Amino acid sequence: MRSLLLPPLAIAALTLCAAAAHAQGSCSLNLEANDMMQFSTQKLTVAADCDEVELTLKHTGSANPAGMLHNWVLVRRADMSAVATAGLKAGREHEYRPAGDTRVLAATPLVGGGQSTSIRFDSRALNTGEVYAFFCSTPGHNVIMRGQLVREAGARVADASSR
Ligand SMILES: [Cu+2]
Repeated sequence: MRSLLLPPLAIAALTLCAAAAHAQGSCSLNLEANDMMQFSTQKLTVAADCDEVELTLKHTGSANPAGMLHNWVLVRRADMSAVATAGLKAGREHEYRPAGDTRVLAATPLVGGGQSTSIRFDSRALNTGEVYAFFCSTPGHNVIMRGQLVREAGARVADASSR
């Protein structure tokens, strides 16, 4: 008898998931980083109809100038480990990013606890359906601080709830 109740529930759950996934695709991405060396999400989705993305990285850790620094660097997945290594060589004075490296598709400056930063980048350059990698290039952080960014395929359906 219980199994008869599952299909409608499963459909409702799927509908909710689809709505949530749809709402996630946005031209405005917000991400937090903390003193535990964690990003608040491992998955970012850019809506199909975005020409430009505004990404805000907020470091929610304690305000401590000598504390942990974080940034957000977007690359193709295949480039991640090489760019991370090049970032280590570039050092703190170059924000742990290889200067002028075209493998870096977008990146924020480093932020310390309590700080936040916003960048804009052209998302039309990203292939729909390709899974890109983002990470924090502070030494040692990308082991944990990494995730995926995808640009949605197809046109976004008009949504009365969209801001
Ligand atoms: Cu970090």
